Amino acid sequence: MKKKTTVFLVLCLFVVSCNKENEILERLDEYMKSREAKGYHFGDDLALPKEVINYADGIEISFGERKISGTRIDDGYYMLGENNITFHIRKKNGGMLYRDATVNVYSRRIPESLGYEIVREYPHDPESFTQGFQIQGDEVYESDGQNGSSRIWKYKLGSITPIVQARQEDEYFSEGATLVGNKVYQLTWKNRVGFIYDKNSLKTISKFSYPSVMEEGWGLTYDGESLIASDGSSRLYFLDPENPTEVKKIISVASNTEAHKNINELEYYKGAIYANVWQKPYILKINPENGEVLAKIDFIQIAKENTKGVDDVLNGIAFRGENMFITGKNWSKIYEIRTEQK
Ligand SMILES: [Ca+2]
Repeated sequence: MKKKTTVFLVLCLFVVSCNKENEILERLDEYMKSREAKGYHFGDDLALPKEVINYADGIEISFGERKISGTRIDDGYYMLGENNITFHIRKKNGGMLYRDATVNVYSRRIPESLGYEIVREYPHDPESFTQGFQIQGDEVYESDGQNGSSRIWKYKLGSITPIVQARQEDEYFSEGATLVGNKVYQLTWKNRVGFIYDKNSLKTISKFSYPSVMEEGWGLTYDGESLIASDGSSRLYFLDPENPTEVKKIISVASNTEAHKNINELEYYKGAIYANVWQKPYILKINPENGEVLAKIDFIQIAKENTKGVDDVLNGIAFRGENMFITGKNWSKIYEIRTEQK
């Protein structure tokens, strides 16, 4: 009888303890969710709920392999934008609790709003599902997506007749592309394979696989040293063109009010990264050092004239001289734009 009572009491204590653990973890989840949109700034404290602090004997936070104690948003560990972290909560009676959470860190800078004027319009192949777009001299290098009709092609600005083109096999869905010397690098969406072509013939030279941290292939540009790729998240990956499977640096794109997800087609120009955001009618100008949004150019009027559905969205940024060139998926026009410089 005595033994049964003891077992019963231990069981009760176990159930009470489990309930308390669940309560603490739910409180933590609820709090962290409530803070996701509001975000934090560097130097802030996570300001976790009292119940969680009082319950714990100590709290550590891990970022993959790295771990810190304390709840201050330290810029040595957190990056601007979206941070995926894990709480390690030490229980007072021994043992640990673990919980994943997202911490959004926002910039203190309010992005400038840049105006623009249209300098000239050129034709664009409405059959081309633009995923990569770059201009060199009079020639446009374009990556055209969709399974079954993907290609990389080159044409003269002002024409839509290919000078040369290379069709992809049906399994590949072409994504971002960029010029590096005499080569064109091109991503694919979910195949996790990139292609390297000869710039003149567009013949495949080699293929490469993505770094494991990249979820998919979206946009691609080159800053003179590194390839810069987007994967549909808010992150930008700096890759070595000699070994694109290796990540040199990761930044995450954030303004003063949001972490910008779905970063799509890219163009590096004069010390900044310009980026489309999937299904948004604007282009962001981003600081390549830390992902901070410096400025925003709103193309709502042009997008309205060219976007009829959900797929034919603004996607394509190139520069030639001082001017920006923009187009979209299945658009019939390329616009040469002069942006306001503040
Ligand atoms: Ca581009």
